[in-house]
Amino acid sequence: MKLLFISTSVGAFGSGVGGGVELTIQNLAQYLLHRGHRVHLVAPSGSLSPYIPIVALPGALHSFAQNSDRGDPIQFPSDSVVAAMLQYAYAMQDRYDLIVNFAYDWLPFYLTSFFTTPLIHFVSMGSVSDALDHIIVQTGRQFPRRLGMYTHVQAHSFGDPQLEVEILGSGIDLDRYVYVESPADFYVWIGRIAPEKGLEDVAAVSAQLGIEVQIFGKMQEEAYWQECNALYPQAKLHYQGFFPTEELQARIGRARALIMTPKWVEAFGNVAIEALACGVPVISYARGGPVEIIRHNETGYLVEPDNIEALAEAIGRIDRIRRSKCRAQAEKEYSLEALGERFLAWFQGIINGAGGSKL
Ligand code: HBI
Repeated sequence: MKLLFISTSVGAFGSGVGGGVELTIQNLAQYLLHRGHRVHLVAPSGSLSPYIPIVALPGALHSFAQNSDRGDPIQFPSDSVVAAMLQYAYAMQDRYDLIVNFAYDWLPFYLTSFFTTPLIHFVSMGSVSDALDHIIVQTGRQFPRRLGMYTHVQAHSFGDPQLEVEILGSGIDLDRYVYVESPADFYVWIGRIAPEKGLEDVAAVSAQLGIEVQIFGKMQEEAYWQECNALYPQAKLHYQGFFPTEELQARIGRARALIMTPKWVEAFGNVAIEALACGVPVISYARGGPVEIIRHNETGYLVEPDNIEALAEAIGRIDRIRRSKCRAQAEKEYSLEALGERFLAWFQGIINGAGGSKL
């Protein structure tokens, strides 16, 4: 297959600003290239990749869609990099079998019907604004099967039960994660230190049970971090910092469990499959992506959201989970190959003619 990927518009590819979706593009392209497919990535200037051929275009980056208010009208810069990327894709479309958009922006969705080479979309977040919800749902209705997402719960967040979406999950390079059989006596929490991640609940349960919780992730909101510790002075939260994969997995592998306390609907939750890959069970609120990742009582526990008592009770039962099952689930469902084959099946279906316009 000859594939053109359109990158996220919030930052140069490889800068990490695009977060989870950069990881998805990186892992997927790595697998497809390895399988002999051609993948080109059109992305903002300054984008870099060790092995994906990149067409880097000048143009203004977009602001984060999740930072606008739900009712805001669509706005984008006059010299938008998204416009530049779509213009390039349109001009070059005959060279490709398929064009896959990874940008969470209005324009690519709107232009779906203008392309002759099928343009399909991997939607990298749940619902964040009415205007984007509208164009995403409209595109999905007119072109069934042309929307791909991480999870069912993410698809449901757009409010249209009839929306036909390819659910693709996620995947990581398991060779980079070392399985640890016997844990030490600490827990881990991984994520941006920000209110939507619910760190105050981890502080509460640490104070209540007297357990040490090592905290990994970008210190996005220092004031929030201070507030969580001030609320629960007895909590034993030890901030470790933000680490690249090699270092992160080496530090979390010996944890007794990963605790996740999301306050928003995570589209997926890559940290959960990173933990499973190390044999670390996951205890999470039954909210968002983790609901479709954790096998309750097998590879971790799903507890009633925002219920500290339930969280504490699950932590008390953590030794019942067999760590080898955690690694086994990661190998079965979240390897690069599993991810790549799910995407290839989606792509092949579109190339074979499914997903044409319903109008
Ligand atoms: N916002 N406007 C816009 N465009 C994107 O491509 C985008 C975004 N917000 C977040 C984001 N992409 C990615 O970081 C997440 O999907 C992971």
